[in-house]
Amino acid sequence: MTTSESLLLRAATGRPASRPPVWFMRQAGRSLPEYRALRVGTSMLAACRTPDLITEITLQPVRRHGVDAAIFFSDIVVPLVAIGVGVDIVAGVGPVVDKPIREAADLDRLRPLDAADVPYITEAVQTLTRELGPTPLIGFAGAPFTLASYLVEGGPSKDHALTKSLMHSNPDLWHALLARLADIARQFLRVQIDAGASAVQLFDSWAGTLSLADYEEFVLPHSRAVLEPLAGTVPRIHFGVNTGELLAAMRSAGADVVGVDWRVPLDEAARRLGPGAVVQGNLDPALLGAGPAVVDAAVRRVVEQGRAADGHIFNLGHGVPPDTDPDVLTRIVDTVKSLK
Ligand code: 1CP
Repeated sequence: MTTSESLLLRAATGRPASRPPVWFMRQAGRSLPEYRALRVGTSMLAACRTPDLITEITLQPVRRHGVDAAIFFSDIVVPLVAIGVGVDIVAGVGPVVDKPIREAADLDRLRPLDAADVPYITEAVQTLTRELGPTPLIGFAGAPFTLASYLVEGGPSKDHALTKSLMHSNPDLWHALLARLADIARQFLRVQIDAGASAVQLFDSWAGTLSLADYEEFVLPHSRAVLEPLAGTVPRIHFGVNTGELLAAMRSAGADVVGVDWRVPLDEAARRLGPGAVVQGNLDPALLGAGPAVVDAAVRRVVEQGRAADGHIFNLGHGVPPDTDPDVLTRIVDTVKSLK
């Protein structure tokens, strides 16, 4: 089998597949004891700059669970760090920014990203595509809005109030900021595609905090500037949490596959997306601890509802929680593989 004939690429391009391919957002990471062992004594950002570690951590869930795709081990802030933005990943918190972006002069810190800024990404993607054989490697980037939310707030936020207030009080600065971030995100995806990634996912994790009107005015043009120029390269997956009202708009940014969280059933998501839609999702990660009977029934329901779309990639509705028993994930993979 070749990568282009893999279940992931067949489903992503709307071709018939014998069953939905399955992988998990955040499959590489803290739920795996072998990951925690490898990370001892190495900071998250240092790990993201070390090709041998990136390669090994990316492969761990493929070996353990037999998932149908690998997701490149990195973080959405890696390209920002690579161009010199002061941001650290603090354990138990997430990305924390030294000097948040609040005025026009701050934009000078966001210069364009060049492949030469991230040689470890190119090297790790090249090694991985060799090691993975026909199993596709999914590259990824943070979408302009989600990146901006960290840069403006200074770290993780529940209500994104500073971000929304900048967007509305200084739209010129907002659009200039998102244009720069779109450029960086597109370049980061290009580096991964050029090195051999088979698909890419643009994470707009926090876009669901916005109304559709705000999304269309302040975010969509910039996400489109990331995805549209990549048309014809590899399939583009676009995902966010709580985006039930935004699904069709997110597709129109140039997505071949739309990620759906657990709030909207996949048959309803397919209806909202319209003809030709390919969906990814959407098992509620909170169910992973509810026991095998609950999980099995939920997996079957998701697969059944996914049949309403032209293609379905099985996933969770968001990332694997850190306290997940990895055997539950392996069992889900086995269940999906048993469903023809
Ligand atoms: O298997 C994989 O998916 C691992 C690769 C990966 C990806 C795709 C990591 C490793 N991060 C991401 C993307 C990412 N990073 C997103 C989008 C996906 C999502 O919504 O889950 C976001 C929002 C971030 C930002 C981030 N980085 C957070 C969230 C903070 C918040 O606002 O709530 C956190 C906790 C991090 C750190 C991080 N990234 C990745 C790992 C394994 C970790 C934990 C670091 C550690 O081990 O200390």
